[in-house]
Amino acid sequence: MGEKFGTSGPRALITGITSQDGAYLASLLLDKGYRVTGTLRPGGTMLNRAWRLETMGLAGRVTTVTVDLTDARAVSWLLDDHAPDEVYHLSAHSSVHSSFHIPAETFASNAVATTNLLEVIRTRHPRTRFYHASTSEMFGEAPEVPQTEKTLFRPRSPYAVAKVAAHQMTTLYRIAYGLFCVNGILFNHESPLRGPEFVTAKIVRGLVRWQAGLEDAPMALGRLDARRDWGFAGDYVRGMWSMLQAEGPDDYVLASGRTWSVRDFVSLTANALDMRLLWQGEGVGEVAIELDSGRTCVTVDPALFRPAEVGELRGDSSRARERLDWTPRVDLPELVAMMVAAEKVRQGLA
Ligand code: G4F
Repeated sequence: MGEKFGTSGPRALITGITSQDGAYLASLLLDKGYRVTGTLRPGGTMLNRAWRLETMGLAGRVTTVTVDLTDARAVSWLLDDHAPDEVYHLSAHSSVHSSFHIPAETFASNAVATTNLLEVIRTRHPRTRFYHASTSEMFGEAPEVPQTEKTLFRPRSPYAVAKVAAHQMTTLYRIAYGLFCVNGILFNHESPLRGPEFVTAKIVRGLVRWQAGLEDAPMALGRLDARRDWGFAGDYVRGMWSMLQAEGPDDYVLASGRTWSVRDFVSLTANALDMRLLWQGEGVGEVAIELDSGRTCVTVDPALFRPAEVGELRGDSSRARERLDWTPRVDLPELVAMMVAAEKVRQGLA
């Protein structure tokens, strides 16, 4: 990587290209004839960063640049060098849980980096269209269910506070300077490329390994009652692209409109594996027992609870459905089956 590919077609810059969404979006844009450049943050090894691009067959088809987006001058050079028609700003500190441990770093990654990009677009590249990866997590302890583009934000984590700042900044640049800046308020979206720090990938990996006899200890989880609106990342990146092709800029919720609890996600994964589970007990004493072996395979560990939890998130994506003709194609049971199949391959079991 490091060289530019293709000499025609629109130019897209994806910050955070090695993330789950970065890899799916790069694939979509390449299929549409874009020339794609992606940023990587400094530090880390290529081995643990490039695996998603490799899994998607994209290594060598995109240009990558290492850049610290919290450095305003570096951001200016980046946009001058690559002159993108469209910027998809996906790079962020994305783990809600760990944002409680590194709040200042989270704020810099999520809010300051976004402001740097907007400011360079305003001063030097005002025709560039800008997508900001906002999130349902901003709703926090939401005053209404389902949540829309008009629902008030009550953030409940340093991650969400930083995302609210970046979201509002993006809106401000649209209003104050007339720039084409949009916020995609995406509800949880998963895939076989999801990292194991998130609950869906952790559950799938844990139960696949458990069934194969690769784990002795039960899997410990945090809040089993938390409810999320889970969709497939491949569907959600289509929505990102559509937002930048619209006639005018606006903010859009992308969501399935249905919620499931973390406990439900465990049960769906067990179903996909033909494992029969029995839930027993309550609160921190709740467990899931594998009926065939009689062994406990899931427990609750309060150390995994967050200082402030978001109970239920459910999105209403009517605006995106009506104006962008966006609909999710993959439902949660299908997504779980996809994640289980990929995990079996990863574990050398299929
Ligand atoms: O998978 P999670 O860590 O995702 P979370 O916090 O909802 O955030 C994800 O989705 C957001 C919305 O799109 C993004 F903005 C964000 O960047 C990220 O992609 O946790 C989901 C739920 C939480 O309620 C959590 O408390 O699962 C609960 N949970 C229960 N046990 C757990 C665990 N979460 C994790 N990560 N690990 C557990 O063991």
